Amino acid sequence: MAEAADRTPPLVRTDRDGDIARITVANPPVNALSHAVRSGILAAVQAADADAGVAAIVLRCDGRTFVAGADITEFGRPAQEPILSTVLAAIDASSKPVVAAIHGTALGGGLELALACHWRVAVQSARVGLPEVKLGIIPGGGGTQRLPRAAGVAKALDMITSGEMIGADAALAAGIIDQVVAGDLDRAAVELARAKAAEGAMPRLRDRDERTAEARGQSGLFDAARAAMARRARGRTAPEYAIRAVQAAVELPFDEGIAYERALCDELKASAQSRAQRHIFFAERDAAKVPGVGRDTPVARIGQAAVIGAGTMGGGIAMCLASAGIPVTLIETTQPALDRGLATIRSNYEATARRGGMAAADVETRMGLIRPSLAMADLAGADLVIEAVFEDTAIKKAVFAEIDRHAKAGAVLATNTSTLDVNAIAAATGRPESVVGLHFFSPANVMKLLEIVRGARTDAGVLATSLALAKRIGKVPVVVGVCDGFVGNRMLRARGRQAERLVMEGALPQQVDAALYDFGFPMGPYAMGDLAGLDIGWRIRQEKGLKSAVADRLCALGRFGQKTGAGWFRYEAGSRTPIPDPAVEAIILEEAARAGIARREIANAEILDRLLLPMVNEGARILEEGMALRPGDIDIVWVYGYGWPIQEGGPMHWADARGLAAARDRMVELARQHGEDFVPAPLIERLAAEGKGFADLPQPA
Ligand code: T1G
Repeated sequence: MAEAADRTPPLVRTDRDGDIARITVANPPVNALSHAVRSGILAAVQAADADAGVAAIVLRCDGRTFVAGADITEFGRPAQEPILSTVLAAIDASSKPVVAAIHGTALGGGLELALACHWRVAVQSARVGLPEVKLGIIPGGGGTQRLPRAAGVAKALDMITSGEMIGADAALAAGIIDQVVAGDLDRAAVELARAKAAEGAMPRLRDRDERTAEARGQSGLFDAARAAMARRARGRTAPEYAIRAVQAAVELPFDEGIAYERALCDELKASAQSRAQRHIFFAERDAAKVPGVGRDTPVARIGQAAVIGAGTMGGGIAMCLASAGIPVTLIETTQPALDRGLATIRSNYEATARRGGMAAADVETRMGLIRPSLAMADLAGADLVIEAVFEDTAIKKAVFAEIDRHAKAGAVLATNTSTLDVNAIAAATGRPESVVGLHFFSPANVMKLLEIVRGARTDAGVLATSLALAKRIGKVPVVVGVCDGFVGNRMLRARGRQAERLVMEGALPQQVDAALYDFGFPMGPYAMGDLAGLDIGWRIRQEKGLKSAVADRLCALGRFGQKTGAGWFRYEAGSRTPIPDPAVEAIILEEAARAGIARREIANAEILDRLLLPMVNEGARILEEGMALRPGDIDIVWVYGYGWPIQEGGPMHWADARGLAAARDRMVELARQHGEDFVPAPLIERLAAEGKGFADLPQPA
């Protein structure tokens, strides 16, 4: 045993470069501050401080990054000493200068560690940030107290409430780091440490009050931050707490501010919101792990892509590719359609540049990567072909037969269908193993979700390539199976059925939407329908011989949604704000009467249960059928594809958080009145009977 323990490399080690002690953290993959790492740093700093032969200390990391923060897996357990603040207090108390040498990302507790050091140097590619709000918490290691002292209150508020990282140059300009190193980081850090030891220069951010003093009496800064958060982080507690903690940095002495920050951070760590957001953090990473796709699965290099169809979806997909620097051939059947598509792409890019989302010069660079064409033969050079034509199996099959004729061997052939049978489409080619579904969400250049649809014959390498592509273009991928509507739209339909019934039974569209908006969705099903356009569903119903009493009447009146100025709501010219419309209410009342329904008051709590529980039920069936690999995958689909509020963790997590047994009981109750949508799926019955939740299901092998 002892022998084995000896061979385990230490997580924190110290070596010497002359009179400089170099403390190295080596805790792959991201050097998270686990209990052992915190203990190791504390002991190493104290030892170096006590060693008369040491003049100064450099703190550095092995591997791909500086410390990326606290170890999130420890959050569920009680904090164990030394906690991070104890370690940072020891650095503060050191009698010798400590220099942080930063590469990769210094995030959360990692940046807090660096801020407790006396000097900070970084390579140019390094990035720093306090992303805690993304996990539903706030910095707990002094970040809200030291960052405003380094960078000023406005910058600190911005970074801490957004959680976004900034690059080394920006960090230098903001006063967060002291030097950007062009050459050898370790050498530069040691030299700086030696020079500062000679000068006896060891400034402590805790003692610096001039930046926080600037903000005293400027409550407008905090009001502005609150107003921005009310829009951007509606319903989330952490950003508000972050603002309070930064305010404390301005108003309270350092040690009191630290204690206040820790109390807020601890409260949030124990909150349901943070549990939900941590779940999403890990679910997002799990979703990229697919059985049968391993490190040794070959990933094709995508040097060149082609997109077939320059409509809304095709154009958005071409933008995603071009924005990631991938040249795209955009193919249409007619010149006017191609021109329209290109014009929309350009105007979208220009709008983004105007809002500051990208450099103006990049508009031309990206447009230059998109090569318009009217010839399918022009896809011959593409490593990836994405078909985004009209949603119709016959048309898509014909297009795929054509793609098959021109595409080079080994190219990935993707269909951007949202509902159709990927296997049938794949069968139109002589190489179904190369075919995969890549379901982008509208607007494709904005929404982060990518459903990767694995066909019966899809090759593992094609999946691996699709997963790598998703990462490259900044999407969050989820692998799903072939079924009607895949994961997202299949569950959306379950919600839609109930939304329709609720309106017939007594609710109005505005009430249904308000219930979901208050829950945290950006909009409800009716505003969403108006945004997407009601005519598509109408046409599909007509083809299938289906009816939807109220929606059919709205469409018959030409009320197709926002684009016609009226749908479930009405819209003033130039506005996207839905306004409740008495004309719609009249139609609803007539149709309800015609159907013999006695309308009743429906409480918001019932509306939520009626809309959300059928989704959970459908999600359970999706899991039973193996159409999604894990409950977390379903949650990712809903958070990144449909705006399920991240602080509610996605539908499956939401059911778990409520208690799956309690959710089941409510479903049984609703099933008595409202039928089969609520009859619990066998998986729910089994888990509830065992006192378990979805989170207890084993990871797929
Ligand atoms: N704790 C535990 N595991 C972590 C982790 C962390 N902080 N960060 C990453 N991992 C795991 C991750 O689950 C994955 O595992 C593997 O590392 C690689 O990650 C006191 C309260 C650093 C930019 O929020 O943003 O500090 O899936 O796939 O794309 O105030 O990871 O391989 O098994 O994401 O190269 C604040 C979170 C914590 C940073 C690297 N810090 N991490 O991205 O790799 S709160 C964060 C990231 C805090 C203090 C507090 C990214 C990354 P597996 P990856 P990547």
